Amino acid sequence: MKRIYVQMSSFVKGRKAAGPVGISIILGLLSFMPRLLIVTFLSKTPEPPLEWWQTSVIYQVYPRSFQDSNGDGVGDLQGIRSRLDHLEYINARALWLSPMYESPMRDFGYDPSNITNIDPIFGTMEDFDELLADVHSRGMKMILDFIPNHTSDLHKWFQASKAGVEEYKDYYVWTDGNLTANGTRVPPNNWKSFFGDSAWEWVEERQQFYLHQFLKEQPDLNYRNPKVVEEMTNALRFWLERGVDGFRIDAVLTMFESADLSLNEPLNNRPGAELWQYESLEHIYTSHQPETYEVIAKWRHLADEYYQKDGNYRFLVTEAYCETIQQAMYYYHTGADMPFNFDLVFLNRTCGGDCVDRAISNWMTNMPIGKWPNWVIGNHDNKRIATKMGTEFVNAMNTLLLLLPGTPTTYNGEELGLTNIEVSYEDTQDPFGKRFGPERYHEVSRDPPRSPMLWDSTHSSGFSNATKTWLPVHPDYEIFNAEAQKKSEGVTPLKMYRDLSLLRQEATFQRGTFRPLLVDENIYSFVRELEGESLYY
Ligand SMILES: *[C@@H]1O[C@H](CO)[C@@H](O)[C@H](O)[C@H]1NC(C)=O
Ligand SMILES: *[C@@H]1O[C@H](CO)[C@@H](O)[C@H](O)[C@H]1NC(C)=O
Ligand SMILES: *[C@@H]1O[C@H](CO)[C@@H](O)[C@H](O)[C@H]1NC(C)=O
Ligand SMILES: *[C@@H]1O[C@H](CO)[C@@H](O)[C@H](O)[C@H]1NC(C)=O
Ligand SMILES: *[C@@H]1O[C@H](CO)[C@@H](O)[C@H](O)[C@H]1NC(C)=O
Ligand SMILES: CC(=O)N[C@H]1CO[C@H](CO)[C@@H](O)[C@@H]1O
Repeated sequence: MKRIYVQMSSFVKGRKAAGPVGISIILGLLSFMPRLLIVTFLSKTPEPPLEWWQTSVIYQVYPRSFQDSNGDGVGDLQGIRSRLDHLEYINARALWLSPMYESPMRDFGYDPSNITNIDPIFGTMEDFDELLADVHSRGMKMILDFIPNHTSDLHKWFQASKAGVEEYKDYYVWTDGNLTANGTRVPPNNWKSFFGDSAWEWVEERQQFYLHQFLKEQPDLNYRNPKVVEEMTNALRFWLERGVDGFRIDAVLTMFESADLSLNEPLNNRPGAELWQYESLEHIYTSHQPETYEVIAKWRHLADEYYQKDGNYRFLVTEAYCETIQQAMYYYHTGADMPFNFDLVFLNRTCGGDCVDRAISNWMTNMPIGKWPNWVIGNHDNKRIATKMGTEFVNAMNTLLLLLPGTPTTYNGEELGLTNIEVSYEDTQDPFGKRFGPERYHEVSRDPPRSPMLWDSTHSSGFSNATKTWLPVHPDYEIFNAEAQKKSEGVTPLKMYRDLSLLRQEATFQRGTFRPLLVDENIYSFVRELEGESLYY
């Protein structure tokens, strides 16, 4: 295992002295065997104000696992409302709420059946309004997960489409498929779903196949139908009217497919990818199609309409796990304020200073001029940092996240340095994990990073009063939890995170230029610099 050694030199000079925050950061790093060298030049130069989404940490709350208020073992909106102090404590001014829409929960809300309604498991529309009002009364912002890639098969549009109701007939992607010599029908092409096997599902009732890039219970919407675009735009308007401050647009890569359904995707001969798996194909016809641009541009237009009305900027961020950096950068031009940058998500234990540098430079050098960078180190689809990198790297990774230029996004629990939990096959909830069976589920299941938040040392770590929670609570919760980390005399990931998050309010960290400094196999260091009289460490 390579190490990113932290080397820390400190120096305070110039007009502005480092406050207590700066000092506690230094101590924090030293006591953890510093692995990052941070050199800052602070200054007082006034600059035009940045927008809220540029100055705030975006904090992702996975509603099922944040806080349960009604004792059913699943988190809910009133639960989140009761925990807003935590967001204030870590100075996260923007809450990104993962799906709370009505859903049969086959993919835990990423399979909405009605995106303008709240699922009863999370509460009611009143609960939502109360949560939003509380968020706003604290001067914080709230953004919603928006899921354009598909709906649930129980959605009334799909039900109507399946039944051939004229108005809804083309809301989804339907085809007759190919006729074989013996008179049966087969899918028109070799496209695969993310979960493996054909992306086409036969429906007796309509005598046609429909496309599903995810589960068969998640039929893909047909964005070539202007009515669909209008419906989705109206759904965004519905939430904007309720007062939300922006959206994280899920899975934009798969919004469109080639209009020509006879095109087979080429094999990519990836080692280890079996033919039934999504990974075995080069997704040139089902991913990253140019038409996506127009739809996102339309949503930008809508967001700006609200911005002009009340002066409150409406933020759009897209989610796309791109094959190439050029693809990723494309989404900066679609009207989104930024596409999520997953380069740091894919770092692992073998990654030393050079490798960290490559990941960071990849974004910084390819980003279009005038655009705003951003960093993500974890989310509900990926392993926890502490599991991926080792617990000793939690502070270093959070330091990168919070002090690099641009907007940081933190998935709930990463501020505590939480590790993945072990989930048995019997307890496995994630459909992706189940799909792989008892032998291989652990390779892909997304349950381990989705376990409940650890608040304190009481029953279920204060998450729920239920005897059984939807996923197991981390076994170490009695000693490892937010309250304990807050009260500890020493440096804890949570206190460190808070200090960094406050330090990030310095103009230098918000607006300063960035350049890597000493970089080798063992060290990654960088400079943030702002014009003016400087002080440096
Ligand atoms: C979604 O739910 C709302 C509130 O129950 C209802 O008015 C609306 O018709 C539903 N929309 C769809 C598409 O089912
Ligand atoms: C018809 O042909 C297809 C392939 O051409 C084959 O997969 C299928 O099993 C055949 N069905 C019958 C009933 O023979
Ligand atoms: C279906 O037919 C089209 C043209 O008729 C062909 O290009 C395509 O490869 C066929 N698909 C499959 C899966 O055989
Ligand atoms: C770790 O990261 C390196 C460099 O990006 C990559 O080549 C390697 O496949 C990764 N290893 C694992 C186990 O993910
Ligand atoms: C659990 O029950 C106790 C006692 O009734 C109550 O004070 C507490 O708020 C409940 N906590 C949750 C998370 O429901
Ligand atoms: C990129 C991606 O996978 N996006 C989402 C699309 O929908 C699926 C299935 O609901 C989600 O799991 C993904 O996060």
